[in-house]
Amino acid sequence: MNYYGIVIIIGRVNVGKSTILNKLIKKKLSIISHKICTTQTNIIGIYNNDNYQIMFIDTPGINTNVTNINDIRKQYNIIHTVDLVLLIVSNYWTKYEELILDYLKQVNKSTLLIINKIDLFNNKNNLLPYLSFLNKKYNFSSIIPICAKRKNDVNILLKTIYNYIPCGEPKFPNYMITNQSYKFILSELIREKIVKFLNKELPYTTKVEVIYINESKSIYNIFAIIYVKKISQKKIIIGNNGYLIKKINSYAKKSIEIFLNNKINLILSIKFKH
Ligand SMILES: Nc1nc2c(ncn2[C@@H]2O[C@H](COP(=O)(O)OP(=O)(O)O)[C@@H](O)[C@H]2O)c(=O)[nH]1
Ligand SMILES: [Mg+2]
Repeated sequence: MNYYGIVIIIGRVNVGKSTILNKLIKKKLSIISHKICTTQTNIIGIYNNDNYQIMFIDTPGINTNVTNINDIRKQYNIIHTVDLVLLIVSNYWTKYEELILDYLKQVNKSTLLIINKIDLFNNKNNLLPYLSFLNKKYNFSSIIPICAKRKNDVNILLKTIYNYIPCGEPKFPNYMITNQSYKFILSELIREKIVKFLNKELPYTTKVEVIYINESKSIYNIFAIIYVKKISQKKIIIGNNGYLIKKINSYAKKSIEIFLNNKINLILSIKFKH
């Protein structure tokens, strides 16, 4: 028997949605950061095993630019096509979760509430009152406390997700893990390092475009352009004597090599573009 389904991962920024997607798929598809707004578009990750194919959709987190239920509706317009919703929360509940919940009440889809980052509960006694608070909030299909960094917790989550996946034939070839092109994934891995090393002056609008991936030799050559909106941002990214851009390059290179399972040469160029 084969099973196929679509699962959407929603929640406030920084609760660990992208971390959970990456752990479920066992690949780094979605960029992760403790800084807000790092996932800019929906990212699709396709999970495969002998019987199951699950399309996971990682969404940009709900943050301060969301003020009402219509904003939420716009962000999650694909929710009607999914079989299951994963609402991720961290160790506390905010007005954003309240807004998302108001929306979920209208949509009426099977929803698992995932309490992530339970490792942050120093005192386990605090988890129980939080669980009972959440239990009263909505008729969740199930409430699952996890730490996304623990393999076992993610496996338990995956087993629970299986219960909501309907019978169906796989829609994608099993070597496909994402609908994003490799160029896009690599550009996200590079952008992740820019986000990582630039603090307050971080240009969230920075775009990265991978121009080519040359796989003809044993070491792949990859060329990417980082687009900045201001000349001053270019200077910041380069850093003193090129210190920062070298650091971005070396960390991005490592991540890309792990992702592609191959040695690479990475050439980064910074361009100014309005
Ligand atoms: N302590 C702890 N941190 C976590 C856990 N899961 C994710 N994080 C961290 O939380 C931050 C935000 O994660 P991310 O996946 O980018 O969140 P998103 O904005 O919801 O996609 C990152 O620094 C992660 O490393 C967890 O279970 N425990
Ligand atoms: Mg994210």
